[in-house]
Amino acid sequence: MRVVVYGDIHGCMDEFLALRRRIGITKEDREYSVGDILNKGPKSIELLRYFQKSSIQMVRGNHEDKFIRYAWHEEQKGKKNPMKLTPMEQGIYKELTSLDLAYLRSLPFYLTIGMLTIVHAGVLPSTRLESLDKKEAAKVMRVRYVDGMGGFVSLDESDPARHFWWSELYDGRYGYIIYGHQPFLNPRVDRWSFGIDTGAVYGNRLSAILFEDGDPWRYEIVSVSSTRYTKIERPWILPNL
Ligand SMILES: [Mn+2]
Repeated sequence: MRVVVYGDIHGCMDEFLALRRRIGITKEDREYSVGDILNKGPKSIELLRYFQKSSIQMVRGNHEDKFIRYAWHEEQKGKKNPMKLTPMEQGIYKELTSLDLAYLRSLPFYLTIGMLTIVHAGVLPSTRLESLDKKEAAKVMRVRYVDGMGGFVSLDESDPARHFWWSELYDGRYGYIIYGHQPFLNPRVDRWSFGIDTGAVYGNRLSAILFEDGDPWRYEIVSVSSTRYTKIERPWILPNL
């Protein structure tokens, strides 16, 4: 048995299927995703339906969460929705059935498989995964850098010269964490964590990490190259050398 965890797919269905073929997925394997299967790329709805029909388990990413929050506001009668969607997001939202939304709402903020824990972005020193409130869950889906006190730093304020990548302050209390959210040019492997978003939608690669029998010390990272589907430019954060 292998535990297989996919990085952020963001609508890259073709790359996702190619990666499954390259891994040679069999019925013995257990498949997971770090979330953010939707948005930015071309085939969000196809991926969402594929996941619902499959036995792949996934945590909620900030992009899944955005549609959940948007739908909640839409359901508040007589109030204007304060959230704005991009044209692509509006297209996705229109396609969502009540079953799709129920599926998105059912997604957990973390998954534990023995010594492995999957979250979308990361954990802070103050994070208690067993008792997340709305505010803390939002951080688990979004954290990149933390300040010297371990506090959440927003993306706009992030400064690698002054702040810590969250995993530098992570003490292993939830075992080995597998996360996505921040695209890296190459997967980032730290003492207690694996960052496996390699920016598929930005034309780099789609990656998965494989653990033989769920053993954190017997892992392999498998990737396929991808097409660039978005014009958004972003600076790559390079792993520590
Ligand atoms: Mn994300």
